[in-house]
Amino acid sequence: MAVVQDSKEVYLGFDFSTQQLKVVAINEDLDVIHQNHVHFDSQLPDFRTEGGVHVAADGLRITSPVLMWVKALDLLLDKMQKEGFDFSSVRALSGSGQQHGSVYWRTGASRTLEQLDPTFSLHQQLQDSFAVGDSPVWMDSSTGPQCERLQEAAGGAAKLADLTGSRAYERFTGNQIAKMCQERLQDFQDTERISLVSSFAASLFLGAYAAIDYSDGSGMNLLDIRTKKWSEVCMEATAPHLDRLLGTPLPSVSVLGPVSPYWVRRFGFSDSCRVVAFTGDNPASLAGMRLQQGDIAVSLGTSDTVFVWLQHPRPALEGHVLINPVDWRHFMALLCFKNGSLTRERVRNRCAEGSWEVFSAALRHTPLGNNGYIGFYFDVLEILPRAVGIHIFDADDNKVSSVSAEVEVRALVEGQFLSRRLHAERLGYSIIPGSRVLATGGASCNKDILQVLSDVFNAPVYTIDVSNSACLGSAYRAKHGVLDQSTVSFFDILKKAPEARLVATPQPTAQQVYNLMLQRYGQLEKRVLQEPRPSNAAANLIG
Ligand code: ADP
Ligand code: XUL
Repeated sequence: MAVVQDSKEVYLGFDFSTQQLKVVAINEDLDVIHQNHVHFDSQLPDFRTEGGVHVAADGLRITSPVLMWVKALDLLLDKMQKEGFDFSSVRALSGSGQQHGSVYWRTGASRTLEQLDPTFSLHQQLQDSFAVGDSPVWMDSSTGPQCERLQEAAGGAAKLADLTGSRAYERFTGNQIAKMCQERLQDFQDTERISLVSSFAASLFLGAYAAIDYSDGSGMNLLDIRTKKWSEVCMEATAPHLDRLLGTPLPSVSVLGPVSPYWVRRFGFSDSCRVVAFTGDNPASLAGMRLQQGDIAVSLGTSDTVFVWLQHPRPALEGHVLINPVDWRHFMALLCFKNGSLTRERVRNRCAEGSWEVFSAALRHTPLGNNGYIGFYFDVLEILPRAVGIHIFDADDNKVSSVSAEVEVRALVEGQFLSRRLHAERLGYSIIPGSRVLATGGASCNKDILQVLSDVFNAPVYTIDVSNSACLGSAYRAKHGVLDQSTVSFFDILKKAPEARLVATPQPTAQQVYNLMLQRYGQLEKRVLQEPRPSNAAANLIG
């Protein structure tokens, strides 16, 4: 992207995601002035990753080479410089990383970070700085035994969820660390600091170990989400001396310090450019989507993701409660549903001649509430609820084996959105006057689907035009981070950001129809959960 940079005040937001490293630059008016990226598989082929990761023969252990991330940063900054990006105008930077991954810095690495020589790349200088070269990432699901042990130590899954915001998940960092300590003791003993992917990336800019922020720290099964301190019970059950290895967590809005002299001398950053704490990609997206209290963000992508701003969390056995990235006194819920667009596509192909227009027409031709029909469509083992298969019920709650094509289309879409609402409410979300639904992802271009979303949530639906919400959110957070936060809220600085676009408002009967239907859906979900699952689905129980 060509650089149009006449601004004296620029903010950078990076995202170290699974498949690529991305950056967005904004000016003081929050206009995007530059975007760039490095794709790991194609631009760093020496690391031989597929989709940015290495999958072990067992299919469970999934890692990424930490030096690939370092080299990607070298490459990205070189690209920006070649394209004429003026680093001297960057007032602050922040970023995000895929959640849960862990980086193991070798003893002595802090000295290397402090003394980086601007005539060499980071990659050349950090070759020997990692005790573990392959970082476990969020896709890893090899820590079942560690999860069980942690839950036992915490007094059960519900107690662990109440303490840390989530029951034990295989990808969560604490369980990954426990496994590392058990299986690679020598490397573990040679580790002087453990970072998340986000705090590792911040450390590169800071030239020193960056604190783990509260929000990304909530994805570890280690942080007490209420006291904002490491939980002693969880730390002890995970590994010895862990508090020393993890450092003290800080609010996600914290300014960690200026960029290190390396960046000033090598790329011409100003020595007053600040590094604002990096966080997880989902929390950063919440900031990028400008979600406010009462709003719910629904991303209709390959899988569907829901974020909610929470004031009073009710951690449950399903879903995750994280400390809020823009206001650490509040929380956010993160819910992930596997059966999203791919299931909608399958039903479109079967019932709507493979056409989104025909699919949309079916939604328009069928009434709100679908004459009592309710559908559960779990082509693959769903995360929320942990059920699989297709289950359709009539108005008398009798299971039926088939319905007309049009009824099926509505049963699918209503069922999906009832489920999104039910599970968000279980974690403490409630619709309040002024609540908005912010829709994003591939299916958010379909107005008829969004009309059902609006009706089921009884709230207006808005769409926002952000392809890089995690980067954008980090650039916004960088700007907010350097202002006086006692007088300026995150939302004060967003006043100049482009408005979200209203695309659907609830129909008059929506509230009455869907309040009742939500109760029925919850009861029928219990029945669906009691149905026997195919045995190969059972392997997926944790994670
Ligand atoms: P990803 O999770 O890979 O980022 P996207 O957010 O790009 O995915 O969403 C891709 C999905 O969007 C496709 O799988 C497709 O089913 C869905 N999609 C695209 N156009 C429409 C449409 N008009 N109506 C409903 N769904 C759509
Ligand atoms: C969230 C999760 C993923 C990663 C990768 O819990 O595991 O969304 O953050 O993007």
